Amino acid sequence: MQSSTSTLDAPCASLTHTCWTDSAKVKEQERELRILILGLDNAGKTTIVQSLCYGADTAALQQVEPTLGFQIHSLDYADFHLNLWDIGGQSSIRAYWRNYFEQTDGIVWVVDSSDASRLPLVQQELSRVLQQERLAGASLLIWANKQDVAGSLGVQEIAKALQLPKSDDGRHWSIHACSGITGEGLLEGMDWLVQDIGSRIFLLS
Ligand SMILES: Nc1nc2c(ncn2[C@@H]2O[C@H](COP(=O)(O)OP(=O)(O)OP(=O)(O)O)[C@@H](O)[C@H]2O)c(=O)[nH]1
Ligand SMILES: [Mg+2]
Repeated sequence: MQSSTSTLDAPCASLTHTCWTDSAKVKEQERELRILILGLDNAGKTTIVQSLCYGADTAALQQVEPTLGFQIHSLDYADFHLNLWDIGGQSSIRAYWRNYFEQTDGIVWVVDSSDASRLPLVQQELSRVLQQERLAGASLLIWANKQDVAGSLGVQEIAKALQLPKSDDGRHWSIHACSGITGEGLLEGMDWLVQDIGSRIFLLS
């Protein structure tokens, strides 16, 4: 796994829904994927990206600053070249998320599982994003983050609160428990995401 950046920032349970209705397209030469990392402020998006791309240690991860715009990070993962767009989640920035939706292969939605009080807002914002036509075909990975925090909600509770798409919706989604700080659950989530996108848009040998 190799990474680089551009300057433009409990046991793992999971639930998966896959519906093979998308038409395949061939992008064999590139194997390059555009992944949007979204979620409310303080969810842990940047922490996860720093952990995945650079293997940053706990002390460094705990000093991550809020993202006031966006950062693009590149990650070579499982034979794919991923461009990870880590976009700030503060309410003033959410209005600009739509500027990044074009040609997105995967959405990573990060949830602070220790903050039950904001789950209704998380549900609203996620629902708004999933209604965007430009994101209609994108695979959706939800990370129920901060599982290391005592009292955090599990994936079943988060999935219920987020009212994840029904089986006839056509959206490919999977939710995974994780911790950006300990790294728990991150690779399982990434594995699902690249495998799902790969199966959908590339002709796999
Ligand atoms: N305990 C714990 N803390 C976490 C975890 N992930 C992130 N944090 C902390 O949560 C806070 C917010 O993390 P960020 O990565 O900045 O969150 P963000 O989603 O990028 O926030 P914005 O950039 O404002 O949208 C930081 O203090 C992190 O150290 C986790 O898995 N466990
Ligand atoms: Mg951030």
